[in-house]
Amino acid sequence: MALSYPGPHAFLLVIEEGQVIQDEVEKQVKWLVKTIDRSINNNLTLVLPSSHNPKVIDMPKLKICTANDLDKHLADLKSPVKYSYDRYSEDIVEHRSKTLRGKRKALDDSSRKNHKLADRGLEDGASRSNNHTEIYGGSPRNSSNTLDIVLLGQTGSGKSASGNTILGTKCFASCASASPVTRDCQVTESHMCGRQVRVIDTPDFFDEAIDLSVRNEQIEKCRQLCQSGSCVYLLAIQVGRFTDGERDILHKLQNVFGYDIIEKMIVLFTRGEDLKDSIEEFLTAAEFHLKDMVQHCAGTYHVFRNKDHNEQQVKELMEKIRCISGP
Ligand SMILES: Nc1nc2c(ncn2[C@@H]2O[C@H](COP(=O)(O)OP(=O)(O)O)[C@@H](O)[C@H]2O)c(=O)[nH]1
Ligand SMILES: [Mg+2]
Repeated sequence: MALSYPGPHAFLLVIEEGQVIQDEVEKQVKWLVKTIDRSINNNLTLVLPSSHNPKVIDMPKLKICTANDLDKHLADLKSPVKYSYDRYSEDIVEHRSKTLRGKRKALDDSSRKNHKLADRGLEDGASRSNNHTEIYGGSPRNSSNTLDIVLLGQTGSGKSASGNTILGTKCFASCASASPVTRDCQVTESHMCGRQVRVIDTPDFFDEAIDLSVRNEQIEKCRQLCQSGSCVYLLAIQVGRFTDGERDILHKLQNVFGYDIIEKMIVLFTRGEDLKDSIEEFLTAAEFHLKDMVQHCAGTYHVFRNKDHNEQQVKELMEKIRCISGP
């Protein structure tokens, strides 16, 4: 759409020989309108093979011609699609977000229907086992029911502290420091909410204080750790500290782990105790890039107070995780 500005004047949906079937054509038109915008309706033309009579397709609101009379038809097109280009990127993000919310809802519905497992586990808080296996360096997964929770974010955003909150014990080194404390991907496994969970703490993959070759090695290690099964990514951001480097962190992560990473991503706000108002009010007043980031993750976020040993926050996070990862 942007490339054809101030057009496009015409959308031509060309139907192949043998494909001139009412249902099929209707499906394609619907898909186009849903994908692009309703405003294309007035400028959409069905182009049928020359051998067909345009009347074989019954869609009175649509212009229909054959390949033979296309020239004549195009000469009549004067006004471009009335599309608001100011809203272009907003529309794309909103559309993507809606699709993702729909996908997540479908996943959640099916997981609720098929498994009561999480409910069982959640009855008694986060329901963690006391046996944590620390697998520094990580080993390949050994159970298809294992859930990988990967902590991502800038140095100091609270990844390691959040990992400890999830596990209910201090497994990862976490402290205030000018230089990165975590330099290696680290894994700790535990049994939570009826399933095996591996919490993967990572260094800041984009922190220039860490050698590029080390960062690339760690990225590769992280990729290998979450190759199959259920994997959820928590993008840690400190409430009240949204840095320039964080503005495009989602983009960078998508470049490294693939575009679809956002489908399994939750924005995790740490230092929740610093919120003066509710998180919703905070987000309403937040700068565009932060709002955009949350929007990209289909509006899925969570708040942690890592100094608070309150299991309810973990329980609620696990519920959100279940919604996007399935049981
Ligand atoms: N008060 C408070 N401090 C936090 C919270 N989360 C993290 N921190 C502190 O922030 C600092 C950096 O956290 P850390 O987990 O090491 O960050 P990482 O580099 O992303 O792993 C540490 O001093 C943590 O104790 C939180 O929710 N509340
Ligand atoms: Mg850390």
